[in-house]
Amino acid sequence: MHRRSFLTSLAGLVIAGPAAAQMKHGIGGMGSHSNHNMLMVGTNPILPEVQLLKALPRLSNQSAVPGVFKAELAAEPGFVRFAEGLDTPVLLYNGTNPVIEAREGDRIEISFKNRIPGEPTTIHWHGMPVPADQDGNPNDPVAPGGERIYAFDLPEGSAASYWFHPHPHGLTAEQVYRGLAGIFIVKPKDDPIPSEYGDTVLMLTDLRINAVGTMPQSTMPDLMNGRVGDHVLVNGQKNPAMPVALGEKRRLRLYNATNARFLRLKFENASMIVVGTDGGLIEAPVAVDELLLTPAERVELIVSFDKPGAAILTTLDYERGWMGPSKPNEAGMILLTANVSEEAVAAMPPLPAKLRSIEPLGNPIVTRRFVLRQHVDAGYGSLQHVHIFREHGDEVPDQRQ
Ligand SMILES: [Cu+2]
Repeated sequence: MHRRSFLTSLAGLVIAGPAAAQMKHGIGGMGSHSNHNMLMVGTNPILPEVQLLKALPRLSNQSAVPGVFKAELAAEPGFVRFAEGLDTPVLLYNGTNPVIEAREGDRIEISFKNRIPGEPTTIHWHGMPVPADQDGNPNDPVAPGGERIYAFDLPEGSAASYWFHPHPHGLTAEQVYRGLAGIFIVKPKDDPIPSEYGDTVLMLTDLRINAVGTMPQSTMPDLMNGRVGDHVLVNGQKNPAMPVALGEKRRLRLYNATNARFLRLKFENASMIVVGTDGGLIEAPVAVDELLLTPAERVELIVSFDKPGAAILTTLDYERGWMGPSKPNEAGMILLTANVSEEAVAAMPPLPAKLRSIEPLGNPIVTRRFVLRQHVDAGYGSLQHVHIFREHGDEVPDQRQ
């Protein structure tokens, strides 16, 4: 099935069609497009599917000192071949989306170079307990051609699935959708998850490329809603294949590294148990039928493959609120195909009933009341401005004391 681009009559914007080939039930997202006059302007490239899942490359530690992780990272332009015969210009860290793996208590020192021509950038360590002056904030840019060292310590109890991405003022979304992102795993001193389950990173990104393989400019709906692509990729691949043995349990770390897509996920023919979130492992495993992973969010799953054949990670519809045309169809995209063997694996160790102890926060001592209001200035022909502001906040002693 071919994916197509459409030129809408509205504001002359090129709006890409749904990711038809990735859809389980054929083209399902046409409804929102059919309100507009459409004109076919080209054939979008086909991305290969069900190729063997690749692991993202690890950034190697250049320090020989125990407890110190030292490496170099450069943000730079590059090319990736997403579709046959087309090299897409992208931005990458060291030519890829690297994985940094360190341990609680480690000292981290990253020498960073900005090799993006004409653009400032930073590295923001998303979710990590990092001092503000090491966290690549928008007020702390690294100029094109510039360099700096990011250094911080990973405290006890900080083990979790984090990631990193640029955070320069006004350019964050674009540098992220052009490809700049990496994974940062902090391992605990003692990991309660059996090592037999492995530890697989699945980084979900959202790609829009046109017929010549380049990423089109953002449209008005992108600016209003956040940019959503045509293809949701796993480790840069569309619907890759992951071979697993019957009865196998796998530890999967899912990262929503898309720019703006809400992912409501379900595993068909496999069962999911949540063991961790943005804050690391939870106290006890929780079995779920589905889960919502919002942009930048992470989840750690134990997935049991107890039926032979294909077990697919797929998306369900989600209404997150959409302004204007070209609402994406969220349901029925196949993100990953696990091919479960007929032959059973030797019995795997069970998942512990308790994963860690989390101190209760205690009873609140103050209640603050925030009233949030949303106000839209409807401009004529210009971008609408949405203001969300805090009307007032009172501090009152908690009545439950
Ligand atoms: Cu972030």
